[in-house]
Amino acid sequence: MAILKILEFPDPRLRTKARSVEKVDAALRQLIDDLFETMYAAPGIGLAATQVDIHQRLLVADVSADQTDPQVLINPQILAKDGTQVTEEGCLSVPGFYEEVERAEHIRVCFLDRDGVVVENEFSGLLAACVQHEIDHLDGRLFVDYLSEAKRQRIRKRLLKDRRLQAVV
Ligand code: GNR
Ligand code: NI
Repeated sequence: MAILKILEFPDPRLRTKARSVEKVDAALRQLIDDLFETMYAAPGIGLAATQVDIHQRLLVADVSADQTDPQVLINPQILAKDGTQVTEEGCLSVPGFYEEVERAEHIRVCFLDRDGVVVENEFSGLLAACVQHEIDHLDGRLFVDYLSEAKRQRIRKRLLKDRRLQAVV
């Protein structure tokens, strides 16, 4: 098990489009365990492989209060979306910023589970928002892309400034 380093906006590697997972094997299951450990430690409710600079279509999520509902989605594909919700979103790759984002309320998703078995499942509410947020990461998209250019620039400048100071002290 290992806690992996999370890339932060505006790191260009977050814009990479991830490639499909070809084989669900022991090495991939090790990566899944590391993604969970990294997500729970952060703490966050979701994590896409893209955020740890691994560009494979794989995400983990757990929106429970007590780490009892781990979800693994490999090669996820949204089959249908229904309704809308507005959620205050944050992102481990955009630390310290929270903004409202509109997404589908219900999604039907096809994916492989950690045994490589094809699963079709429906997600609603926060888990649906989270899975859409994570699939965006796999496509190189961030929640800040849904904000105004002015807001995005303000966040970008703030994070770059914070990191420069971090390098000095
Ligand atoms: O921890 C997280 N919280 C969150 C809240 C609302 C919608 C999406 C998320 S995902 C985020 C963790 C993260 O950055 N995943 O990519
Ligand atoms: Ni995120």
